[in-house]
Amino acid sequence: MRCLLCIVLAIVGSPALLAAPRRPNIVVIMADDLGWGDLSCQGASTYQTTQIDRLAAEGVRFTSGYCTASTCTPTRYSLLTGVYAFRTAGTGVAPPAAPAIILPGVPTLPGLLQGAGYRTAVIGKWHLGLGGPGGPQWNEEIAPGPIDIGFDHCFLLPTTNDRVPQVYLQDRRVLNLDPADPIRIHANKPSGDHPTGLDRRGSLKMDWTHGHNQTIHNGISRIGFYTGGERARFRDEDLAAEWVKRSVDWMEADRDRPFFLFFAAHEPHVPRMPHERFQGKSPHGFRTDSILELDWCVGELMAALDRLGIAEDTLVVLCSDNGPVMDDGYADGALEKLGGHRAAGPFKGGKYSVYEGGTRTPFLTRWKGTIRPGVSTEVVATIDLFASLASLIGVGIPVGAASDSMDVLGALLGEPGEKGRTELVQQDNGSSGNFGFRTGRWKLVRHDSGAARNVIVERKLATTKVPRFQLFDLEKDPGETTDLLERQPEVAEKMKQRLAELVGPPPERKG
Ligand code: NG6
Ligand code: CA
Repeated sequence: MRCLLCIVLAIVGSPALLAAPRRPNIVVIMADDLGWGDLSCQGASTYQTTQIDRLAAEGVRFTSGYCTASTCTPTRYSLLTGVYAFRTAGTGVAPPAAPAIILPGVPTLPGLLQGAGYRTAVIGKWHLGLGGPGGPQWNEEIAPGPIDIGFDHCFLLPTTNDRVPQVYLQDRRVLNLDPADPIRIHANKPSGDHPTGLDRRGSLKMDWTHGHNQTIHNGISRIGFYTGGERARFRDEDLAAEWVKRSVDWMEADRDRPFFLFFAAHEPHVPRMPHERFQGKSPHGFRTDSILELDWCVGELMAALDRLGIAEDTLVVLCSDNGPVMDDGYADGALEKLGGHRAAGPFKGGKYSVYEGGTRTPFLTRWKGTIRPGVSTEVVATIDLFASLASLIGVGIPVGAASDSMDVLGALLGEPGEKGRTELVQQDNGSSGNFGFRTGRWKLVRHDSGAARNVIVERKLATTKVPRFQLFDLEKDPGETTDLLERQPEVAEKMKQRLAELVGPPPERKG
């Protein structure tokens, strides 16, 4: 008996067993266009992201946490597949009627977790296309979609809040759709008197600045034309509370199995139209009011974990899908009221850019009782959740799947001495030929077109001429101000070659 006890104690105390897989719930909160410097725990000083800061204080705050693209669709594609988006055509920002981009049969993170016995759901913004080659058939069963690639349940804003239609997708159907009033997406203006942001500009509750001047819904004109589906339409102001309510109900519904919740917040993407109770609550207009709304969502989700008694059984990851932008097409005062706020923190560039601000974004992990709180400088990326979570729960990745995802679990859990990525490719959107490439302290920037977008986040969106290659020392120069290409030719050459191996060689320059 005594011997048996010794054996049991020996096993319990052995590192191998301590490292044995555990199956916590997993909540991935992905914000939309949230910048590194938008959190008060990362330098924002004119308003407080109290709930997110608390999450950071209770877990690990990564100063070199990244998403892999500086637009939404490619980052989300990589999060779910573990594959860099530049490898697959058609993964740039999805238009309103885009068909499903991740097709059934492609190994996905939710699919992996589902296969391991997890309940899986995505709630919030999707923007990865829906339906077959013709795009979503809004008035019918919509497939393929999230349900066909590993999610048991979805409750979604189908594209983005600035793209039509403004309806919820629940599993395979538009919620509350009246068959007598079907949704019709039109390629062009459907009738002479159809209200658009161009001809009814004076009636809008928020004006547009570029694009976004087609069908008006809820006093805001959008990208794309549609009619019908009146009963199914949402009010932008109500989205956040709906995501929270649906998420909490879903988490609570089944307590027997672990769950994976992908909470895909829509803030602070345009049109920024937070609930009335957040409007005017921050000093920089609706953009930062929306960030306060996001912060509230995080607080509500964390409160639900506490109430359900599962905070110690739940790994929470907070990240963003790309860096910040001020005027992304609506006159919401983001630039005019910006003051000294630096949404990208100390970094250059933002959304649409391969400078650090485009992809170096908020990244936090929390697992109460397991993760020792702290700050980490290790490089981790949203694409790594696939391999790292597989490693956490002890399941193998199918051969050939998630080929760009790295197991950085130790780093994500903040374990001392555990390393993050050794190299990371940053892309902007689609096949622009613009890349960032970080290896340790070095950052190579390659712009095949010689032009970069949103280099100065604190100005109106602009395209700036830039050299084809640049090299920066991120340790000494996190703001990418001093090009060392000439002074460090060997580092530059090595990195150019390695980047070419990963993304393909730069095309011959025209002209
Ligand atoms: C751009 C939109 C921008 C935003 C972006 C996608 C215009 C002029 N601009 O084309 O407002 O919707 O696409 O953002 O239409 S993302 O975060 O979903 O990638
Ligand atoms: Ca985004």
